[in-house]
Order: sequence, then structure tokens, then C-alpha cells
Amino acid sequence: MDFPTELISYLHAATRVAVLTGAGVSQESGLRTFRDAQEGLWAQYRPEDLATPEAFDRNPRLVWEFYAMRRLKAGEVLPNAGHIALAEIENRFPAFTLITQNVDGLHQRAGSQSVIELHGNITRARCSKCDFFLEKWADSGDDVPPCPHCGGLLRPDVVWFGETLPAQALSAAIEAARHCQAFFSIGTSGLVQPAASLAFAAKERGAVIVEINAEPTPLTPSADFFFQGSSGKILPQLSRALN
Ligand code: BJW
Ligand code: ZN
Repeated sequence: MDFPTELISYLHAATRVAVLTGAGVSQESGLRTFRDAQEGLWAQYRPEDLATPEAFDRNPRLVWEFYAMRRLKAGEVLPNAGHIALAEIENRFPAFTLITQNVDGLHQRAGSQSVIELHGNITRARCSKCDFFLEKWADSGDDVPPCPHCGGLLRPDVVWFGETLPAQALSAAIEAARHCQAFFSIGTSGLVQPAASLAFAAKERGAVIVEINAEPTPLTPSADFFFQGSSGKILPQLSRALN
């Protein structure tokens, strides 16, 4: 891919860069994107109907099992060339913030240092009653494991529809978006708020908006540069072009 010289020169001079990633970045690692159909047993459910507090209240075991399956899968796959290129690109900028909506931990496994997790992380659990956080727990057969403190049901430490995002992560993301000179939106459909507003907050403050996605999104008409294709191909090329 040929990147416009004006973009590469702009990035060479830039010191503050923010990147927002979504499920598309992990697609080439073999993880399904959020709005892709699920496989097998899960094909009958829309992910939107499993990622809500109401779904967990209705059927905690079903929701726990959906996340247990995804946790297992996320642990089996490897970061792809896109994740690795982002970890390389981070080193080129004095202030680089990677904001991810992904809950799979693949950016950290690829070596990214400064990662803001907007929607939590599937490898952690927390109590649905007392908010006690756990990195490890014993899976007790078919049942949802209980909280060691209060006996409440454990849930994945992710943000479901209708829930507020972790306050510190969100304010750090807004801060990075408002102060960056270039904002990248990569592999996200831009449908889910408040993450989808970050690019517009950056643009309002004068940042150059660069989008990388397999398909155009609602952000595309507002992007200064749109590169259509897979992030696993385009990001390594961008990393090389910045050399
Ligand atoms: C590739 C590729 C490749 C594929 N290379 N690209 C304002 C207006 C309207 C609604 C709201 C609003 N404010 C809040 C809302 C409600 C709601 C919302 O946004 N709803 C919309 C759907 C309308 N938001 C919330 O509820 C949020 N909370 C909140 O705002 O609290 C305050 C509040 C509460 C109550 C009322 C009002 C305000 C919380 C949102 C939490 C989202 N959680 C999830 C689940 C996490 C756990 C899990 O993974 O199960 O997060 S939902 C899901 O969507 C997941 C993702 O992180 C997120 C974003 O999805 P993403 O990453 O963009 O994936 P896809 O699948 O959508 O797209 C993949 C993209 O990749 C596509 O574009 C492909 O083309 C591309 N692609 N292969 C490059 N190889
Ligand atoms: Zn508890």
C-alpha cells in the first residue's frame, strides 16, 4: 500500500498519537468480530442479547458459558501482525495511547505498553454483587462460580450495554483523544457509544483522523485518510513506511 507522503510527513512530525481499536484487529488472530455470527450452539443468539446485565439476570449460566467459551478461545490464539505493528508504532511517538474496545488482551500480549481497556477484559471476573475483582477462580462444573467474599455470582469483568464504562479508562481515553495530533480508528464499526465519539472529539480539536477498516463505517466520511483492507496487512506496511 502506498501511503500519501503528506500523511507520512505529518506523522514524522507528530508527537501525540491516539489509536482506537475494535474487534476487526483481532479478526486475523481467529477471533470473531462482535457483530459476526457466532459458531455452533451460539449461532442462535445475537451477541447483543448476551452482552447485557438483563441477559445475565435472566440466565447467568448461559452468559457465563458464552464468556467461558470466548475466554478459552482468546487464550488459544496469538496476536497477529496488526497487533505487533501497533506495539512497534508505539515506540515511535513520545506520547502514544492505545485505546481498545477489545476484551481479549491481545494488544498487551503483542507488547503494547500503554493500553486503555474501555470495555474491560475477558480474562478477569468480578462479583455481580460486591464488585470484588478476581484474576483467577475455580470453575465449579456447570455452575457460575461464587464470589469468595459474599457468595454472589461471578461475572466477566467486561462492560455490557447499558453499563457505564470504567471512569478512569474513559477519562484517560477522552484526554488522549482531545490532545492528540493524529487519531487512528482501526477495525471498529463505530456503532457503539461512547467509544465511537472519541474520533469526533479528536477531530473537533484539530487532529488528523486516519481510519483502517475492511469496510467503510459511519466515521469514514469524516476521516482525513481511509485505508480499506485488513489491519493485519496495512499496519505492518504503515510501520515500515514510518521507518
Ligand atoms: C476489520 C477486519 C480486519 C473486520 N481488518 N477491519 C448514544 C446514542 C445511542 C446509544 C447509546 C448512546 N450512549 C450509550 C448508548 C447505548 C450503548 C450503545 O452504544 N448502543 C449502540 C449499539 C446504539 N452504549 C452503552 O450502553 C455503553 N454504556 C454507556 O454509554 O453508559 C452510559 C449510558 C448507560 C445507559 C444509557 C445511556 C448511557 C456501553 C457499551 C458497552 C459495549 N460492550 C461490548 C461488549 C463487551 C464484552 C464482549 O465482548 O462481549 O463491547 S458490545 C461490543 O461492541 C463490544 C465491542 O467492544 C463493541 C464495539 O464493537 P467493534 O469492536 O466495533 O466490533 P464490530 O463487530 O462491531 O465491528 C468490527 C469491525 O471490524 C467492522 O467494521 C469490520 O468491517 C471490521 N473488520 N475484519 C480491519 N481484518
Ligand atoms: Zn461478592
